[in-house]
Amino acid sequence: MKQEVLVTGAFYGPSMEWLDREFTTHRLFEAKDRAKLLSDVGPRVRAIAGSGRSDQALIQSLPNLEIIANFGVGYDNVNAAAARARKVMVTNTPGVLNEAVADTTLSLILAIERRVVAADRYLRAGKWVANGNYPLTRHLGDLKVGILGLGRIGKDIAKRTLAFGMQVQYHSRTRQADVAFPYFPSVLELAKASNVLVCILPGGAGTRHIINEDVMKALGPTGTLVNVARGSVVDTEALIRCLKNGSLGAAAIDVYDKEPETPEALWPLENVVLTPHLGSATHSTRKKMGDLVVQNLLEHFAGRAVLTAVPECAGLRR
Ligand code: A2R
Repeated sequence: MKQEVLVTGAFYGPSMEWLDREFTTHRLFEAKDRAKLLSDVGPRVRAIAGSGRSDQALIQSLPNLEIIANFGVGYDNVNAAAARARKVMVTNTPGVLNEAVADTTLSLILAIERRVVAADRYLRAGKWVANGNYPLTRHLGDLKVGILGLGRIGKDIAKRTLAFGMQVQYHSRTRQADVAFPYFPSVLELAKASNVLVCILPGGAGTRHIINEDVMKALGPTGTLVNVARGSVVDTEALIRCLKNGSLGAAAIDVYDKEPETPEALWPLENVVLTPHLGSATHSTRKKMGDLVVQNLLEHFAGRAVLTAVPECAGLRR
């Protein structure tokens, strides 16, 4: 008999088809009446899969839930503490997206520093002919890049940053003994010493608005903020203010508080590049992430250890 899985959000198509073959699936994200679907199938559901929210209320409404297989390395959409308290395993998709997210990050650094997007707009508006050459920009090799969160993805960003001749420095809560890059004990000090500040740390309560107005001002009028982590890590109101009044030089943003909505106040600003959460969005990366979701569920229901438990659930046994 197939196990029943509640799917909270769509993920890579072929991986979802694999999930459909292995399990009986119920698509919560397509349900017209969520409450009815949950009351109809809730008691039979043994697993959650996908990238949607798994909050305490959803977890509590599924009495036989055993595992939440999240699509994505970040799992701030899952209440892992509530899951753990119920001995519900939570898995994520670490590692397989490092390179794609690092590639996206470098494309943002290049786009904002060399003004690729603004220059494209300049040409299309006929300004090259009318006004002459586009203004000069900064040489990448002159820049110091501060990485906030030098984890799996942060290290791949560092590798690429070095290849362009930029210098790397970092802040995280723990200094890493095996890393030679300069360490700064606070995000404020890192911002002060950097031309570009890249955020690549988990979202959630612990990092909410870690990039506040003080940090933006420390980065300064010639500083650039790049956010590829989560919208919640940046105080968006302060960001808009600082970009408009010049106390922050520029920003490249891939993640937002209420995706797919984005702050319209940012749209007209020339010193901003905005992308729609492209971080891991390549075909092969999404396949690896989607397949890892299904593999974790298969391992769990075969009675074996899951492949990628989140730290809160490491060693959890039912
Ligand atoms: O603080 P540490 O030593 O645990 O280092 C982690 C750092 N980090 C923080 N840094 C400063 N303040 C914090 N409150 C804080 N919390 C965590 O972020 C570590 O260096 C890094 C996270 O690295 P990993 O766990 O290897 O995550 P990965 O795979 O690089 O992904 C990072 C995030 C995801 O959670 C998504 O939000 C996004 O990238 O896609």
